Amino acid sequence: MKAFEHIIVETRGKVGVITLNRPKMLNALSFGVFGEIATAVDDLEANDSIGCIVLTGNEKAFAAGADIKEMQPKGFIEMFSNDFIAIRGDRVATCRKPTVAAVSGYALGGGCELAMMCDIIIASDTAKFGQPEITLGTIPGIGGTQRLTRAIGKSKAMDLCLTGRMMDAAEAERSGLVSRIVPSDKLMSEVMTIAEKIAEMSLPAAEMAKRAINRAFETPLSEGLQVERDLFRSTFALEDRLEGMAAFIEKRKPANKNR
Ligand code: CO8
Repeated sequence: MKAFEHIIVETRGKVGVITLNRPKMLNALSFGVFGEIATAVDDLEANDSIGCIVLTGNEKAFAAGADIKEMQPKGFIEMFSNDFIAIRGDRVATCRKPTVAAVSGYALGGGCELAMMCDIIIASDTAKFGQPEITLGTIPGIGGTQRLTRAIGKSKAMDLCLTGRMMDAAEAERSGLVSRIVPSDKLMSEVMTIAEKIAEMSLPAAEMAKRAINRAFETPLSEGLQVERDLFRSTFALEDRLEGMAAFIEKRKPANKNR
């Protein structure tokens, strides 16, 4: 396992866990942090024994946004000519394997955007989400205006992005941003249970399900349904599909081979 400066990467059975580790700065996301997360995703995606990736922070903060101290002196040309955000900043969203964000405390700005790159967001009851960039004279730059709007609709996305206010876990769940809220002290155990369950599934089937759902955000319904049908039919080439159905009929657990 590589040594990282700002994150901790572990494998726990079939689950890869990336923990943001800049506690004094509430896990502010510098370019270096984004780069390390991208490298960790590269590694965990290439690791055949990993079936699900969890991204988390600490109790006080998932991440309080991009690193404002690093960004403050930068100018337009430096930000424009460097396409880091598109190439490495979005790496969590392009991961083929299922990803789960375990969010406790602040998930603001780039932190909220990073959580939204994951497939599932599980929030502790202390979680606070927001896009406060407007209060800094800027706007979300790594998915906040797009993924948030798709997740919670125009009015609430406008409300958050234009006022910069935070929403608590209950509002985030009500709005569809997070899938479940769990007590703060149980966040990681609950998330690991979910991630382990996903990692037990056939990985190619999980990747196909993920791909099909993500197409819903990119295509008209008829195209999305076609993609789904094609991927569904593709599962009939999987040994895991044959085994999964046989196991059901024989009333036993399937032994997935990820093939
Ligand atoms: N960047 C840099 N440092 C930060 C950040 C941040 N985003 N957030 C907190 N810190 C630092 C503070 O400066 C402070 O450091 P120090 O002790 O040296 O003064 C330390 O973390 C603790 O923070 P606070 O004392 O402020 O803690 P509080 O509990 O009083 O407040 C808050 C917590 C409310 C979360 C507060 O820290 C805050 O408002 N933080 C900034 C939130 C914010 O505006 N986030 C959006 C940033 S912009 C963005 O994310 C754009 C993304 C676009 C993509 C970029 C790609 C690279």
